[in-house]
Amino acid sequence: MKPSLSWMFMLLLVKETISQDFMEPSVNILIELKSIMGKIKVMEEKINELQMENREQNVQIEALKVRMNTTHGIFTAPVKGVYYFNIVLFNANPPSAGVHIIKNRARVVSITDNPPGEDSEDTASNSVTLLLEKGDQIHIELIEKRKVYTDLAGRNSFSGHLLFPTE
Ligand SMILES: [Ca+2]
Repeated sequence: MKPSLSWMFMLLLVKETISQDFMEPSVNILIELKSIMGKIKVMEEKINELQMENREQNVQIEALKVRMNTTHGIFTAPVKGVYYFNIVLFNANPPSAGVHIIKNRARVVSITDNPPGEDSEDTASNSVTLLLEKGDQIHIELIEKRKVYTDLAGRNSFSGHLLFPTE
């Protein structure tokens, strides 16, 4: 069977179309490459920015950690901001337990618990959110004639953290 003239013509057209695609691509590779390089540069700048932010936050966290004086348990605010404090108090036996959270010299909140037999709970907690100026101090104070029970179970805690700085 001999190829017809129309078949031959169609083959020539296909060949011409394919060679045109390779020789004249509809995508300008150099422009696309420049665009991709630009996007990579923007992403690199964003990554550097995020790494810098992360480093600054880590420095702030470290600064907060060292602001709690472990000798006398007084926290000093390193920056003006909104802080959250929480205390959990466990009581296993008489007398009653109780402490205040003190901001500078003022009582903010109290936590108390009667010994077993006088009530049905052994654990009390309280928390407070405070706007602190840089240098404000927070500590726990024992209520007169009360105690803080302690053992190896770690059932009492006092914790706090900066929610956000305001300057
Ligand atoms: Ca109790």
